[in-house]
Amino acid sequence: MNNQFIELYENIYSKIKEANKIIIHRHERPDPDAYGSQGALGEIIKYNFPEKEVVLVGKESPSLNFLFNTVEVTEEDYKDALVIITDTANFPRIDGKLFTRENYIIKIDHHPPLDNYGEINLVDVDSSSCSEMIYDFYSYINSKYGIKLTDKAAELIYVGIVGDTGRFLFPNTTTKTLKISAELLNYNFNMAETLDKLDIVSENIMRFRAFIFENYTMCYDGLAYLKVTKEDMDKYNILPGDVSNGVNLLRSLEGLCVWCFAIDEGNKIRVRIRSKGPTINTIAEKYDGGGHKLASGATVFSWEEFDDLIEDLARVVREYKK
Ligand SMILES: [Mn+2]
Repeated sequence: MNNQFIELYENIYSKIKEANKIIIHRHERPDPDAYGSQGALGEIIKYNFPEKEVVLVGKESPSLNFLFNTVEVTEEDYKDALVIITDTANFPRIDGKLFTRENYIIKIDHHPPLDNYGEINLVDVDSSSCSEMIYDFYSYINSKYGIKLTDKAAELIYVGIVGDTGRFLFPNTTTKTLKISAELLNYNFNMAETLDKLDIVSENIMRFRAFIFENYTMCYDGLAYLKVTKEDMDKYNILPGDVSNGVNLLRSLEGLCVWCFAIDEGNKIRVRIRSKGPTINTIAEKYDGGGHKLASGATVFSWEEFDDLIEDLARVVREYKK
């Protein structure tokens, strides 16, 4: 648990207790942490309050739907529902927005808070993952109200933490992250099998990985980028989200400090930026984006504007290396 949030934990818990129906959302193009935090919270509520209706919504990702399935909802389903949104920094990124102003909204997230769209906003930027935050919340309501964690919820939290920490390799991995993860392994799930499934990629994506390694450009000492056009994605039969998922593959390149993937989506170019030290979310914010200090997203509208972004990143790298 995280003592600074006790009041928020209390407020969230009492809202959950009050509600008969709870609809849980995550962000678009869900990653393991989006699945993990949403699913684990749903599991905890379902198990401890079997009389409540818990609904998990959001477009499924073929590579992650082995974890659980979501359901289709209509506007009517939101009548008198409590809405909880996990792992989503800002309103536009919420997957599925059929709720209205009548709905009470709770935000639980670990990204820098661009947009506190909830009535309650539980935001912990020091947490490795939103899944870790769900564990913190559980841990509090466990000690205070005897709420239990199921094996499935433990597995989902573990998956979310593994996803957002890059298997405990990224600097967001803290002693608390590892303690919680160790605790989760006491539950009954097949960790090795689940992690294997998380790692499976289709053959076209495997071949696209070769494209990444062949085509990135080292444009400045410590700064690299990859441009991916619509034609490239057609050739490999992959989606922009598949490209984004590959961004960490460059991480182990010698001398690399900051890198990004620019993905041409037709009307805009989405840029996924990663850093091993320099703060890059300030640059992302300049280009219609944002995110974490070391992992951000931006949007540009031409390759000329992308060159400007690269110039800004090069400056940040230069300053960092001084
Ligand atoms: Mn996350």
